[in-house]
Amino acid sequence: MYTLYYSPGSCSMAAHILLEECGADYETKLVALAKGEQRTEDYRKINPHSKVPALAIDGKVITQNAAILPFIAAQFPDANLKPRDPVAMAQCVAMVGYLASATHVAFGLVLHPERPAGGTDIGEAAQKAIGDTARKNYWSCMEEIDARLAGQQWMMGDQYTFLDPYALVYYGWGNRVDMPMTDLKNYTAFKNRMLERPAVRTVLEKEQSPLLKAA
Ligand SMILES: N[C@@H](CCC(=O)N[C@@H](CS)C(=O)NCC(=O)O)C(=O)O
Repeated sequence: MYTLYYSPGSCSMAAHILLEECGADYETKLVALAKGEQRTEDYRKINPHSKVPALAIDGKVITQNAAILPFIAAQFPDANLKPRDPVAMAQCVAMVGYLASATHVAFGLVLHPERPAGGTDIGEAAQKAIGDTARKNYWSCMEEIDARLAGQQWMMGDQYTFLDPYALVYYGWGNRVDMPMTDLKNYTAFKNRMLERPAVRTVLEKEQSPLLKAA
């Protein structure tokens, strides 16, 4: 039995979708980020980084999407969610790493341009400059994904992989900060294909995702 520590609509949604896609025997445990539950002593024993997702299996815990997503895919070979070719596999992991390190960080700064100052008042102009740059960086990654999806169904081409649910998370976040996501035709078509997958719908319904209502 897998236990996924998650928060609705956060980046843990990718692992949630993947567990559902694989037909895994799993349970979810809500970590209410808005209430600061990720910083409680109990949760820090599970994930000392105070973040979701965390995946527990046999008394051991895995953190970081870059580790969790390929791990789940490897546990369920019959689901065929990881590239067989070693180079494609490395490229798939690389894209998860890029999204986790660059895109996720940019999104954090769009939401909280004051955070890098660590409580020091840097003034409105500096905050605006940080927020605007982060928005530009986030959007350029959205455009990169859109270009990558031209003429292909999934992020890795014909094969649906562990990267796809993770790419969906970022589409949803673009909507969340009012970016013109529907201008990105390939990415939007991908989002719509994702929504046709029963496992994706199940998780989006459980997490009450606004993506279910998005155009
Ligand atoms: N690099 C980590 C990032 C995890 C992360 O930042 N998770 C966010 C939710 S999307 C979180 O738990 N935030 C809570 C906080 O920062 O207090 C991963 O990919 O797993």
